[in-house]
Amino acid sequence: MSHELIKHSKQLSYVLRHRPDSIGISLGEQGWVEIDVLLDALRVAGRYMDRATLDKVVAENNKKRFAISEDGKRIRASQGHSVEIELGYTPVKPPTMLYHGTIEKFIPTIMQDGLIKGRRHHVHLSADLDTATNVGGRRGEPVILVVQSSLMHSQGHEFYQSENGVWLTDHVPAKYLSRK
Ligand code: HQG
Repeated sequence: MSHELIKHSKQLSYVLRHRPDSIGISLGEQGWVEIDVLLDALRVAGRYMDRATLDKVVAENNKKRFAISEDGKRIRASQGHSVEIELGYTPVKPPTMLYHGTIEKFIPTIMQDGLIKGRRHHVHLSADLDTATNVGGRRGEPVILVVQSSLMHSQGHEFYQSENGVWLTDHVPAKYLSRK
C-alpha cells in the first residue's frame, strides 16, 4: 500500500475506532457509518478523501481492518475500537490454542494479572504464530504467549472472531497462559 493510502487508512482507523467526534460524527449501531456522511465530514474537517480512495483503502488494507456493508453504503472498522459500541459478533468455539504476541517487559504483569484489554474492547489473539509474532514485533523483540483457549471456553469464557479473523475475548487469566 502506498504511503498516501496508509495515511488515509490511519485516518479512517482514528475516526472509526477511536474519535468519530473529531470530525463531528458518531458511530451508528454496531459501529457502522454512512459513507456519504463520513466523506462529507472528512471534507469539512479538511481531510478530503474521495470514494474511490476509500474503496481502495478498504480493499488493499493488509489486515482488512474495514468492512463495507453489502449495499455499499456503510463502512465500519472490524475491530480495535476504544469507543463504546457493540460489534454484534456472536460467541464461537475457539481452536485448542490461540497466540498472543507481546514483549518481555510486559511479561511479569501479564503473568500476574493475565491479559487485559486496556483501552480496547477485547484482548486480541490470533490463530497463527506469524500474526502473533508480527503483533508483538510492533513493540520490540516479540515474545509469544500460548493461550489454552479450548480449556478457557469449556470453563465459561466467551470468544468472538472478528470479520478479519482476529480472535477476541474479555480477559485471559494467567493460569491459561504459557510462554512459547
Ligand atoms: C499488553 C493491532 C502488561 C499486550 C495488532 C500488548 C492487533 C499487558 C499491550 C491489535 C497486559 C496492549 C491488538 C498486562 C496485555 N500487563 N501488559 N496485564 N495485558 N498487555 O495494541 O494485542 O493495527 O492494545 O501484550 O495487529 O498488541 O490496530 O494490543 O502488548 O491485532 O489493526 O498490552 O492491534 O491491530 O496493546 O494489538 P494493544 P495488541 P491494528
